[in-house]
Amino acid sequence: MRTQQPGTAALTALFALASLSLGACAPSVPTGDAAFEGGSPDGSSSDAVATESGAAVFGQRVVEFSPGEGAGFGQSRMPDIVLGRPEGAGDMRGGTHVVSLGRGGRICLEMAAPIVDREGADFIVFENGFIVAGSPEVFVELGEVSVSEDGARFATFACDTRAPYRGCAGVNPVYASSTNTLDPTDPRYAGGDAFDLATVGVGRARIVCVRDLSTREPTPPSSGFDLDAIASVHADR
Ligand SMILES: [Ca+2]
Ligand SMILES: [Ca+2]
Repeated sequence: MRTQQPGTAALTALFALASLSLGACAPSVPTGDAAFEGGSPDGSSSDAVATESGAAVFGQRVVEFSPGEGAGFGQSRMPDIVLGRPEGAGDMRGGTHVVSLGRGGRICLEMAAPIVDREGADFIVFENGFIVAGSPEVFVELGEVSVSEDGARFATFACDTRAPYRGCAGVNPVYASSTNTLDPTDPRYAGGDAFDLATVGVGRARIVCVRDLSTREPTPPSSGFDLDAIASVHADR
């Protein structure tokens, strides 16, 4: 929750500044039709992104944060850093709009509206994996994902820690950000790792948790899985 409440005049000034800076910056998007088909035509901001039903689609509250060894990065910007939309940095570098979980750390977000199981993937977890220069490999920091409707009973997606890391978060680079028009709720364009509630036999989930599964020696303060954001593909009111 934000603690500062700027007055109307200040908000107007801020909005004007934001509009100016947006107008002055060339959007950085991958080339090709795919980059635009899924985008929001008006380039709307994070808080405006919603499903057809009007439901908000991002995390709205951190309900648990248990950092592990070597955490620290991003903690001064908690909880806002993991709420709202992803700020992906693309294939070649890891985004810094993240909080590091540290080795064995865990975080749970309450979504703004329940995720519901419909056809295909239902939500996306965004980390900050990137392609290692000079190699086809992505620098992965794996996370195990679990979901719950009531915060008491959880269903966990089985994460295979061997490539290609099926069922894990922290595998794919993130493309959607506020600097482009890629739809952060469309798994075809957003990047990140998409999950289908049907995989774990769940019809509806309000809470999504990620637990770090990294095995490297800690590299403080950015050890382990780095959470950027979580977005619903299918959200209910
Ligand atoms: Ca589904
Ligand atoms: Ca990472």
